[in-house]
Amino acid sequence: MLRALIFDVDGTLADTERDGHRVAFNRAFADAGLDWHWDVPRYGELLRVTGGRERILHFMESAEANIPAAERETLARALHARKTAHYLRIVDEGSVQLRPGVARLLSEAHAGGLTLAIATTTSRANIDALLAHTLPPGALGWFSVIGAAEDAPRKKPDPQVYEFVLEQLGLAPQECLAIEDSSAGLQAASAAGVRTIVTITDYTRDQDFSGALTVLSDVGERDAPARVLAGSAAGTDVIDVAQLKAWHAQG
Ligand code: XBP
Ligand code: MG
Repeated sequence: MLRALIFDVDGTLADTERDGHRVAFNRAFADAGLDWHWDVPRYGELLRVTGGRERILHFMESAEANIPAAERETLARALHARKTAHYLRIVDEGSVQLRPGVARLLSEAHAGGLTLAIATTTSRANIDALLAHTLPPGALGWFSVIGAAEDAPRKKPDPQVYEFVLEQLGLAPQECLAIEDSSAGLQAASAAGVRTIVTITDYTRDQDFSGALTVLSDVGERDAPARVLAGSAAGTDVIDVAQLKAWHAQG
């Protein structure tokens, strides 16, 4: 029986990467006097490395970064802290909105008695800011457990953050459903034994989603129906709790 929905944040609750995180990284680089610039396609490649600090460290290994190995860890930490400050400012300005249907689905699930949780590689501050700016007051309290970067140092596709959330929830993986946007997220949830639906983004649409219960454009709204891209097409345009329960039961 389905008891809990576990949501990823970046790409799933909101399309945060291109106009949120990417811009914040570039501002942090400029602040530090570095001439690095991650354009939209380049950032898409870098997204293969999950976790912002890990992404910076990965970039530092390239010849164009030109940072001595001994200095990389300290600089990556400083740049990432600065990047988080920029990201919080971008969210405060209202530039990052929830994806279509997400606020509706969260509030329906909460009202319907399903437990809600979050499993993400991003930092806790980023989640709190996003939820505070995009959901009704008090909605942070809808989430029984929030698993973030601070709780799980091994980033997706490692299942650590899902294992943390399951343990905190006191639920078996079979009682939960994950909602993810990326192959790394799908792999993390699946490795923890949690069945998963995927809502793609422009950055993730060509990734491998084998093993997902279904792959969707998004969860849909009455005036902007969801499209089923792969897997079970049960014929509903607006994904609601009943539909999620049906997919979960089939899986
Ligand atoms: C999200 C990430 C994060 C964000 C940036 O992955 O990989 O690194 O890009 O956030 P997922 P931080 O959606 O699978 O959780 O800089 O805070 O890491
Ligand atoms: Mg994601």
